[in-house]
Amino acid sequence: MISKVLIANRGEIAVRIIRACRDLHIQSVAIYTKPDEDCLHVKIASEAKCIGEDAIKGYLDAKIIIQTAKECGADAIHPGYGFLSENYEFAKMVEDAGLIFVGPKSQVIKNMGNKNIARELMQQNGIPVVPGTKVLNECKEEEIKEFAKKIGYPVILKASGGGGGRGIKEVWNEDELIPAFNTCKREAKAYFNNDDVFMEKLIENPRHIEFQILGDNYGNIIHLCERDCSIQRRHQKIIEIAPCPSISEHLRKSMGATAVAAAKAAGYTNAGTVEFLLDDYNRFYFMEMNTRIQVEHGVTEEITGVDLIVRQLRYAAGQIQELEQSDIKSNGFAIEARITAEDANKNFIPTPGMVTEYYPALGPSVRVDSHLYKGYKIPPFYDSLVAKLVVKASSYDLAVNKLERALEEFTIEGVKTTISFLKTIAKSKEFRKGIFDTSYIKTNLEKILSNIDDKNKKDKDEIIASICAALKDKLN
Ligand code: MV4
Repeated sequence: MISKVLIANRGEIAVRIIRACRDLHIQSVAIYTKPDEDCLHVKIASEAKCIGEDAIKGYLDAKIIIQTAKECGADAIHPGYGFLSENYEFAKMVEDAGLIFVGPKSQVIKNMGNKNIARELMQQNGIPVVPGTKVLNECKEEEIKEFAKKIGYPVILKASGGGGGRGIKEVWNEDELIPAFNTCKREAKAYFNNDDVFMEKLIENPRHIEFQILGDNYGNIIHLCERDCSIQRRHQKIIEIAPCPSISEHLRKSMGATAVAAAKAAGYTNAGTVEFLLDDYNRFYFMEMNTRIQVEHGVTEEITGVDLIVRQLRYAAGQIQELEQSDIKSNGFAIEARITAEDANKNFIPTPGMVTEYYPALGPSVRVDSHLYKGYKIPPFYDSLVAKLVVKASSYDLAVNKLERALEEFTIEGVKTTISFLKTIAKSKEFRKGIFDTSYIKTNLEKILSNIDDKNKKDKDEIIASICAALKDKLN
């Protein structure tokens, strides 16, 4: 087994990984940059090493991180999510240094990181992909137009190097096609240093359904059911649900088997996610494979009872997966709400600053993954996610009740957060019914914002109510 793990990350996910290490009696090494020295992961790890003055650079510096791991005698590096987690060069450097990278092999990260290679690999293995093309860069304009005509508008252009919503362009008619292609190529070159672009049929207002995959180093791969991540804004997920409240058991089985086949086709090991688009006719298509632990892994843990970080560490250390697909029983529903330090009324601008009160929701089947504490100063340099609230209940309806209750109870003062915004979604009838797709936030944003019952609005309502009461008295 691994005896010491360096966590190449910060904030809530670093805290989550350190907790798993503690549960397994594994030593943990936190790394941090100078402006991040008060972060909770630094305080709770077995040891902590400062890796530079700049707020971000250290977390992206493969050399320094690997050198630190060696100096501390760590035998593994857990990359968390974001930062270097899907950087195959980093994974390769870790492998070459004789350390264990907690994740899949670097070659798999590389393949899945190229969205066109991933797509072709899946297609060759009989996994359903959206009708589409190879990379178009060598094609004549007329050829590209022919492809689009054959697929049928609307189409979507995607950068091979993209993913997670970056480097995509919708095209609704032939006039837009070539200009969109050129823009997509230019942006792809600038963002990913790879201007390869391909085309797919645009699936309008799809649901985003993803399957959690878990495999050991010996080809034993299972899935741990799905998450519905359709509730997102500008490709940032806001609420995630496991299992998906809007699919049948029959569809779940079929998608699950496909997800496992996709992971096998990729030569996958460790934890990963197969993302599907699901259309209005319940047809599903492989979209991409994420080769990291995801922000929303907690909802899967709550319905399956499997600790994914513990499994990641064990399988990375070479343990055989003793779980079989039939051992995985999903129980009830779990919902995660991502609480961010942002002002929903000001276009979700980040609101860094001092947390003057912190009282997380508690009680049965309420889980909070967070690095916050009273007196912590949220720095302006990082992701604005500050807490993940995960609730669990026996039915979807009861899980929504619990989410409302827990959000009501959750108190963060000193900085504006999205708690009341999330509460408004939890109270909406679409959410209650479990019927929504990826267009939900865009379509309903105005309505949600106007329904936010924050403290100011409550105060105003109370003033109005007392004026009305006084007026009524006078008129009587
Ligand atoms: C699509 C699509 C519709 N049709 N591909 C967005 C992120 C990136 N992973 C791919 N994405 C999409 N690809 C086809 N052929 C719609 C999206 C999409 C989306 C997907 C999942 C969740 C939210 C989304 C929001 C906008 C677009």
